[in-house]
Amino acid sequence: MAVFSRGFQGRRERDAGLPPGQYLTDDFPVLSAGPTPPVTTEDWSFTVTTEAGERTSWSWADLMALPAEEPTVDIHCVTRWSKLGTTWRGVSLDVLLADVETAADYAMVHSSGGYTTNLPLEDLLDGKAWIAYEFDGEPLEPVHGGPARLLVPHLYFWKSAKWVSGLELLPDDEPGFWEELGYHNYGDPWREQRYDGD
Ligand SMILES: Nc1nc2c(c(=O)[nH]1)N[C@H]1C(S)=C(S)[C@@H](COP(=O)(O)O)O[C@H]1N2
Ligand SMILES: [Mo]
Repeated sequence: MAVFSRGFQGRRERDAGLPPGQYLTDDFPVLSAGPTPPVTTEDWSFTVTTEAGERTSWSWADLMALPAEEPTVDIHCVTRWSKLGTTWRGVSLDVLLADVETAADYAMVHSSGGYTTNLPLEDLLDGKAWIAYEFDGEPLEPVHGGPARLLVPHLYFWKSAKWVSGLELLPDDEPGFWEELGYHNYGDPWREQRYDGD
């Protein structure tokens, strides 16, 4: 019998390339704190607001006109499932934020329906995050955040806001929806930062 305790990574997890305490799934579970908001590509928009109140918005057509990438990444949910080698298509946040002038260190991500999640701005840059609109070669399904969601695979999946609608750039950190309810502020799966205090 294998005994897994905190701080020790089980051999099966390590062999599978999984962060501690995670198991592999081939399904794609749906985790939403509320109903799926009825967002269409016609009414989709994404707005970045800087700490100075400057706003930049992209329509769906604007998003489609930007260079896309096809990242293949592992995703890790705090409820312990992980999926390896998931394939997406989307626009890098580096592209969207290239011309945005800011000195802010933090970002609050906003979604249609009211969900929020916070993270350091640097975790959205340097090829680490995308606005994703295809999964596995198909348009992103509404339950998984379609038409478009944030994808930040190096953090627990609650940071990957579905139905993403905007980014607020902030000089000071503020907790988002789950962070306010006791989830870890940062959420690194490799350091098993599930809950406040981990
Ligand atoms: N807008 C929004 N984004 C969200 C959530 C949510 O409830 N609302 N749940 C988060 C959580 S806790 C997880 S694990 C993932 C789940 O994404 P999935 O349903 O595509 O698996 O979305 C994250 N993004
Ligand atoms: Mo989650």
